[in-house]
Amino acid sequence: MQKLESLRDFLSSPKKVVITTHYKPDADALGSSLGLANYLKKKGHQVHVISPSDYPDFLKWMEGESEVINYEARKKKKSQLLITEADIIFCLDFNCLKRINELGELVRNAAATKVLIDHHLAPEKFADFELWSTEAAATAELVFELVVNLGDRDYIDAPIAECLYAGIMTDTGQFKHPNTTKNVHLVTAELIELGADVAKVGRYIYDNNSLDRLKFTGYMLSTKLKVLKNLKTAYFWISAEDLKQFNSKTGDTEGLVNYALSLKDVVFLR
Ligand SMILES: [Mn+2]
Repeated sequence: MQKLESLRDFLSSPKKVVITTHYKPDADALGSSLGLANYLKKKGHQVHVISPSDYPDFLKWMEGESEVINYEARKKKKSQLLITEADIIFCLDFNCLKRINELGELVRNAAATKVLIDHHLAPEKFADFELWSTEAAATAELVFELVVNLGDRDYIDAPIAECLYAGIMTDTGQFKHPNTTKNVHLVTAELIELGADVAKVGRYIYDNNSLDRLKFTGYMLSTKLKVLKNLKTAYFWISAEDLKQFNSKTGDTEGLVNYALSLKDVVFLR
């Protein structure tokens, strides 16, 4: 299955759908997965999103998030069953099956049709249908284009638009990274037209610190940030003890790298 038309035909009757994404999903991984899930549910499919692990609290506002299955959290049997019985499995925002750990082999061995939607370099060849572009800033951008190309732009409501917007906003570093193309802005404009409340999404993701997380950030900046000036490099070294001291949760370290990158003369490598 390589053509969009075949995918459209395949999805023209109700299917059992599994959507999965990379370990420790970020806003693009979870946002693109839930954006796609909510759209496919509206189309009448039975949809389950399986995450290989937990994810940050600041993503827990997304529509459908409460139904996401965390594979690590005692949901292995259920996930195995869903993957074995699925008609189609969407793999979002990762380029090789190793990135989803144990789930990778389950997906590889599943009888389902597999669809890869991703923007990372050099994807592994395991999918029947690939929607892959390194020019896309975010997987959410590709999901938006997929839905539009399937002729279903009207299915994108405000909650779906907000899931997708979250992925684009974060994967472009709030529209600052060099991957912020004209297309990114065009897609974003469409998402706003479709109802995305950008101020709300920005607040949920960036203005959502726990006091522990703020203190942890302050501690890291004041005592753990190291700068190697002549190498134009900065780094943090975080110990398990640091994490424990500040009750760190998944996602608490995520913004740290931006502080290092904001240093004059530090080079952005990705
Ligand atoms: Mn991404």
